[in-house]
Amino acid sequence: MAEELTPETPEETETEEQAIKQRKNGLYPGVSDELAENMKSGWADTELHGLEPIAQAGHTAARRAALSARFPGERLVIPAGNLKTRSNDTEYAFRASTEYAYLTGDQTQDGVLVLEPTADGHEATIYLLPRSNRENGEFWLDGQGELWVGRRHSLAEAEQLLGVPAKDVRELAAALKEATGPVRAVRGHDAGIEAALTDKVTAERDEELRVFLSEARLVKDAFEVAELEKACASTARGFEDVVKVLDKAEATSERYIEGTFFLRARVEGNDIGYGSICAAGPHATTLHWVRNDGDVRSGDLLLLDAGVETTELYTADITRTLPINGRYTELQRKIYDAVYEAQEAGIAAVKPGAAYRDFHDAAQRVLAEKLVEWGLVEGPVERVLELGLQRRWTLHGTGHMLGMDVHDCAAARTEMYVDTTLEPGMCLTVEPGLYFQADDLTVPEEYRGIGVRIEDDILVTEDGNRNLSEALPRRADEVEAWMAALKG
Ligand SMILES: [Mn+2]
Repeated sequence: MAEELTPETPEETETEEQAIKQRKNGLYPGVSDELAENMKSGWADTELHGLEPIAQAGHTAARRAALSARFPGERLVIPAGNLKTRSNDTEYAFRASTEYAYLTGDQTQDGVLVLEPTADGHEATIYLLPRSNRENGEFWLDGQGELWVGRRHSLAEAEQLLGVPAKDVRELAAALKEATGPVRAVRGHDAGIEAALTDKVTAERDEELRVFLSEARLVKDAFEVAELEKACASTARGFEDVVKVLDKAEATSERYIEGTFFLRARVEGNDIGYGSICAAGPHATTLHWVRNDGDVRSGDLLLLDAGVETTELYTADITRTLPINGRYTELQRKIYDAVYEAQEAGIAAVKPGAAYRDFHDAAQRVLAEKLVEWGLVEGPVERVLELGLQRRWTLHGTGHMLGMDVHDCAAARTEMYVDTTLEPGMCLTVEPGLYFQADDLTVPEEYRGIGVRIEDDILVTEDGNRNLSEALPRRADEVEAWMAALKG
């Protein structure tokens, strides 16, 4: 059994008066002693009592229990991460680490979850920055003071909400340095915590923790499925928003589409789950086109690949390829229908007990057949598939796991992911595509610059699958009817 983690009292290197003076001189040289004294008092007690636990508290407890069972007798450290500088004194929007949010339901910057080993498992503690002290000036003179960044939950409030004891995160690094016994940490989020642990952890052991947390998310619990449903519903509304303003995008650029979708993501969710791909015309052949600064032209296709991330950090990942003027041309439709047929074959292969690779193989086969049929590559189809010749135009895998990360469970071992069989509760994208680059001299000129992808979010169920993004039409004639109705 490992030693209990007891935070060390930080040494008193400065008196309270010195601390105030330091803040005054550093940030606000003009602060008089009278004002400093004045700011200490006259504030109401706003402590909240009797808070209800967050909706997923029961689920996070079960997730922590699974983690505890995997690493008995070891201290486990899972940081939320810190702010990252964008430039000078401005920071990127904060997004808590997936591991921390998954295990706590909390998203507070600088938070750290610690699982302390006990005789029969682990005891969880969440380390957070407490409310600002009003006596020593940090409330209004410190950049992270609540006057600047807003009210935080007190540690007592956080305990009620999260169902986990909360302590002051400023004591954690020193305590971790002092503590003995085996420890593992999730890396890449909090340099301060990593520095405190530097001579206690190894990259190999930490990786095992990361891999476990990735594999733990392969099968979604009920809360997670509901979040993915929400993400898909919001994303569908975001796509409708875009269709309604295509004329404004034509008058400006792809940015109008990006901004329109982003508005929906921010109003209904936390953010977009990944950079929106708003690819008009030949940009659709660039797989991760996120510059989104091109022209939007009637007669071209718009490939929109975007997802709303919910307030609890679950994202959708949906692609539709739409005719900007509402009608596919004959050739666009031929290519679109081929991708649709491939996607149908892929979705049909998603069911419990099927090999993960089946849906990819099913979709690739359809695409290879079409490419041979159109005379773009020499058959037979078996030869094309064996040599992978279709890949000049299909380019990418047909899907991936989806959850808190758009490419979810990415650290899972091959035998647990691509070499596994599907289970109820897994959620994955099925997203075949065909892409004819503008400079591809091996295809007839009229194909060049056309890119089509159709992507849906598919939940494996007990008896097959459920398309979580079915609110958005996929068949070409249904897409056209849907666009016509939205444009009025
Ligand atoms: Mn995807």
